[in-house]
Amino acid sequence: MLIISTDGGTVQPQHTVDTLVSISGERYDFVLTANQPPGNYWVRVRGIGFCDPMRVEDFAILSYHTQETFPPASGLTVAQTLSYPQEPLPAYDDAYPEGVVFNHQTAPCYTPNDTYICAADLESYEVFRDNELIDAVPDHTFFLGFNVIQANNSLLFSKRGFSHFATVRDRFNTIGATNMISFVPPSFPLLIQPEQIVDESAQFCNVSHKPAHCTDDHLCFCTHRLKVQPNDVIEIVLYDTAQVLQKFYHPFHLHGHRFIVTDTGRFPSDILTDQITYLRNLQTVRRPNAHCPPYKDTMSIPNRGYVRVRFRADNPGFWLVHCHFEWHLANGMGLVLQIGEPAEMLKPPANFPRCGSYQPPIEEAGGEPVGAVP
Ligand SMILES: [Cu+2]
Repeated sequence: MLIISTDGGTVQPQHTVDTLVSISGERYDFVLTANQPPGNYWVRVRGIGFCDPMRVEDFAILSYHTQETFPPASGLTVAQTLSYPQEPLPAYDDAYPEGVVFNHQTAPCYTPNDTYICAADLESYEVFRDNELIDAVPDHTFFLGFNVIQANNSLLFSKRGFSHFATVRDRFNTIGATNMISFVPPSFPLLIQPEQIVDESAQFCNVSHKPAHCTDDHLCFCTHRLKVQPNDVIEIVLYDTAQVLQKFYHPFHLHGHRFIVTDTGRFPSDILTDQITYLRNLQTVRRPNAHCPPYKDTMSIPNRGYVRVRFRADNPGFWLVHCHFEWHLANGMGLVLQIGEPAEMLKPPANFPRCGSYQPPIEEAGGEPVGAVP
């Protein structure tokens, strides 16, 4: 597979791989050269990470056959015959050659002289590039630590803790957060109904502006928002706050823009808590050949590692920044990036449907509905 594009952005055709690891939300295009002897070849696709124990796998058959090499069944064409292959499916444990792996789960990507091929190694191959972005001084640098909080019963039965959590295994309940803020969705869509924001200060929070019920160090539930001006250069340093190394990583996804990846790596084993200080002092070293970092909109954060991305905030709006594991987003691992004021944003079409939180009328036993909320 010759990789030619990721997340819709073309890349130099430099890497031919046998196994491609694509995380939630990522996309890849590749060119496959059919240069093997005639025959049937299994294409195997399997889930990784959390799906490992479930042994999830699917198959396709890639057939190199012609009328001459593959006599069709009577009354059928070659294509029709191949639609019902006789081959038994390989068992899950049947070995297959991984060969050259792209985005290997445990690869120390982007370290000098390593032999792994990761998304950050790709070279952009786009005609219209924002070349100044690579070396521009960012207007904002945000450090975003992705947290997985194990929710114990005292948290779950507290006033806010029950609002969103996921039971991952038996009694293992998790709540997602970024910088210890678990995202509470607003009760209306910000992008299409911004006029419903009456008091920004009360509506939104961030690490330096938390609601009164939040105390330092503790998990805070509120509508996490970062606000920037249109055309600001934004650098986001995303890092995994996990203290134990595991085969697990958060796929970071940005709406409304695409970014360039300028650095990625893993924390040394002794960096367990003060990751931001480590990241601030880090001298970003781009590979000598990485003059054209790829444009992407989804990027995995290495386990106990970090990714540095940057983009120009040239699309005014309210955009979700989130982990692309859907259950992590649902239980709070996300935030909103607001670019510009609502007056600068594109308006929804006339008669665009409106929506908001629905609270059904509460019926008293045997009585009339009470407390109906418009
Ligand atoms: Cu996640």
